[in-house]
Amino acid sequence: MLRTIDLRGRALSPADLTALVPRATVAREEALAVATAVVHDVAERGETALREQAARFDGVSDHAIRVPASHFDEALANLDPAVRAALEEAAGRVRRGSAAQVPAPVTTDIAPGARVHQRWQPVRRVGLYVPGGKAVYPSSVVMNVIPAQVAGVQEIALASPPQSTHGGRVHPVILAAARLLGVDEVYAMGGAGAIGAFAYGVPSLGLAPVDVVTGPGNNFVASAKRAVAGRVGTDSEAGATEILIVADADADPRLIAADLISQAEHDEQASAVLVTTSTDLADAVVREVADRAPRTRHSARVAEALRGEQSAIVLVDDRETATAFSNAYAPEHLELHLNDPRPEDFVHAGAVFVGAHTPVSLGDYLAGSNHVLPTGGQARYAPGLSAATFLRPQQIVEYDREALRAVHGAIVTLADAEALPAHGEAVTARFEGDAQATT
Ligand code: HSO
Ligand code: ZN
Repeated sequence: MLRTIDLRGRALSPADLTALVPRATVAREEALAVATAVVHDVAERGETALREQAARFDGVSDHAIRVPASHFDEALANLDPAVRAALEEAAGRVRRGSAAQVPAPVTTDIAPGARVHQRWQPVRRVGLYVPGGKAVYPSSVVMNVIPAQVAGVQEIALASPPQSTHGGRVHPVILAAARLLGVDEVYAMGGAGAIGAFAYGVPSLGLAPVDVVTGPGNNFVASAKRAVAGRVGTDSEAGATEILIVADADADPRLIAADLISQAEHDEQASAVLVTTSTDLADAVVREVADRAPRTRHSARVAEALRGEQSAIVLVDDRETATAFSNAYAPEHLELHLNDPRPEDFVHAGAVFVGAHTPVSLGDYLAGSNHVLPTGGQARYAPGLSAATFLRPQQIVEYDREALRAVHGAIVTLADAEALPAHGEAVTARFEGDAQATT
């Protein structure tokens, strides 16, 4: 079910390489138009719009949109203790990983008496989105909430779709995960409408606008984040999952097949790509996938994802071409099953997983890294979710009189060159009547 593309003996540019394995064709323009309309509807009609959208997309109405305390209590009381322990372990690891993402403040002495201090300021209030369509993701609660807490965000609000199978409540495991992490401002709202509600606020719900919206989601959620960008900060777009594996002849085809299938299980639009120099390995992976894929729970979804043109086995001549392919593709997740992995060569990937004992599933839950990562080639320029997503570098500048005097002349020269003499005069004003004033 995985097609093979043989690139051996062909010299191709990065653009040629990525054209061979295109991302799943999602109707981007259409989704953006729909999401923008939904966002504006929430901005204008608030709760009424959210309720109409819930009836249409989630099949619920008359539900409590702002989650009351009793729902958290019930959810936590019913949480399987093993799930609770696993979530706590995940949270602890992500907290340790996230703490390393907070840069230390730095003071630079530019010249005598001239200082520029840089500090990292947390945003005040954030809205975190946790999907709840094809699957529910309590792990995404951890991946969103912990970095925000580590960054020092004061107010954390969370949204997840109301579930018709749970009486219109947010999924209980998501509620329990939020409560475990100390988040009690949760809204049962989903999709583009939830993003609009965070960006514009919903007064009747007591939902105040946020400064940053983050979280993974489908095409409509990603489009809604584009629609509100500029009004609020957003993180990178984390859409349909992607796994790219670079492997050599010694890699274990059983593990490669299992890992390709693991990410294909998320979505029919998920991408699973193997790049290898070994035809024997490629053949063995095809056999393993054919054996395992029909036996997994979401076999129909997996089959569709692997059959799609977004998934493939790519045969290349050498490691250099494999690296070039991976860097051109810029996958969300990259696994290296190589004798000499040299991860430093693979510069464009949301996250890199090195060696046979570091599967993407580990990163999805318990590695201590974050699983909200850029998809669709955005890893070329965009980061995954981290504490830095919630931090802004801010410069604090302080010069004393002599330090300013030292650059007075240069400021006046540049101000004049820009025909903005009042800029220079503002500096000169500080030295007027001063015998040693430089002009
Ligand atoms: N692989 C997904 C994250 C996830 N997997 C959550 C399982 N649960 C996107 O990185
Ligand atoms: Zn996953």
